[in-house]
Amino acid sequence: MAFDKKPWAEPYRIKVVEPLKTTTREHRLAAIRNAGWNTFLLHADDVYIDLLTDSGTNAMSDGQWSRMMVGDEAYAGSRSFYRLEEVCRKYYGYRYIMPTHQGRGAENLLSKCMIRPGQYVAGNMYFTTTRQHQELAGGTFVDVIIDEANNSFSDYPFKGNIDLGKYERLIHEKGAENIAYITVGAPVNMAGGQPVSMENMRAVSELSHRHGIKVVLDATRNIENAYFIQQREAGYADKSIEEINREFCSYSDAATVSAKKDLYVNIGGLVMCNDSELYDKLRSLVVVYEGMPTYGGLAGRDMEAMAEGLIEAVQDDMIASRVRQVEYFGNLLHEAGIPIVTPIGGHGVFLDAKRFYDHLPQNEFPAQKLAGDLYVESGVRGMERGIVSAGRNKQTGDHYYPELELVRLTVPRRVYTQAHFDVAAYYIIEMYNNRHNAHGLRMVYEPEFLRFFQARFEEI
Ligand code: PM9
Repeated sequence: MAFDKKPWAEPYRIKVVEPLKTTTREHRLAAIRNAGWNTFLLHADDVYIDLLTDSGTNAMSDGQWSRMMVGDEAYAGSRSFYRLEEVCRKYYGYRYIMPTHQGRGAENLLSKCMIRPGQYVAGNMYFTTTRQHQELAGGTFVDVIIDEANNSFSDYPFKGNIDLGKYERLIHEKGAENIAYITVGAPVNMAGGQPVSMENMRAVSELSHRHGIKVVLDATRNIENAYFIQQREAGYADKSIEEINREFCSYSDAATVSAKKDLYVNIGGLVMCNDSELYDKLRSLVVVYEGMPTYGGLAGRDMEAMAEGLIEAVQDDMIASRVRQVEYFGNLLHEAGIPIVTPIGGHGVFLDAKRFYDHLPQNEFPAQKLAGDLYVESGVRGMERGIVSAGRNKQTGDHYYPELELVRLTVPRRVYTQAHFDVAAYYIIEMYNNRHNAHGLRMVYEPEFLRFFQARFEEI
């Protein structure tokens, strides 16, 4: 076999394996009906290849497992906290580091400390839990992402960028004092894992600080963002991921992190900042919701695994293999003509349900149905990222109708092989050829908060 370019391989080998279970189509149809056509409500034992999320589904290394044995479980002043603090300071660069039980714990604290009721929060496309905490703290989220982000087939290399014109108009319209902060997610999960360029981050920082507005980074998948900068942005090809990540963070004042992604752990989060006043507020509030500032809802062993995971995550070969596996899967689909979000993102491949099920109107939940149908046909589990995830407008009570109606097929880190993605792609291509047989869904149960996790549907 001849290669047209040099192949790549994972910088690790497998030491422990977990058997997968296969089921029949009949079993899966009964299971998804039982789950109200919501893939979050399936029993994981009924799933064959689980691409629901890359959150907390990572395979830890032998180094991480061995660090867990030396975790210090002291209630206060744990040695494991000081190690985590040291590693986070080194790789993210913030002065104050506080663990939380997961990303939304950090978002809760930060939103409560930084938002006065009635203020606006700007950002590059919403993220579900982030916007929920901003709203619960009395804020109103305003999306200032560039228009290319809403076009699933635009090939713009940094579709996560902030539109500086939109942001500046917001500042003039509402007044800088009425903007609590700007939150920059990098890459942007809901847009398909699309990155933010260093140039844009620098400009956002300069514009915000000129108006006295703080910049908060959602650094949950920042290492993936750094990889895209290294690959795509002029001047960064010879810089290490470690250097790029630190420079990116240096343009922000604070950050929240769900450690369940980049940091190769199964649980954990972080809130970090440079300002002692903000840190004092966070430190005072953390004991109400998470625990002492030196454990924030985590065990000492979890903090050890996070610290070790971060050291591994910033290695250039580790992040390259992570993103290239996603790219491999995406290319199988793209080359077969399946409508996916391009460029292929950092953490998953996103099917464009508006184009896949182009006969279904958005209020019949095409992405929700596509995720369910994919499960029935193949045992592969993905998740809806469209009208259900977007929720309702607080003022009008109507659904938000997002431009992007997607099914996310998320790639857990170090868990599946290329062969699993060949199988998943095979079924998706088969389904695409029979796509016009699909019917839509009606929602029969809607929870008040973050409805996509627990809403239930029936077939029309
Ligand atoms: N992300 C994901 O699957 C898990 C929950 S939503 C299905 O993508 C960002 C960019 C995230 C994120 C979680 C959180 C919250 C914040 N920011 O889940 O609370 O992608 O650790 O983090 C999920 P936690």
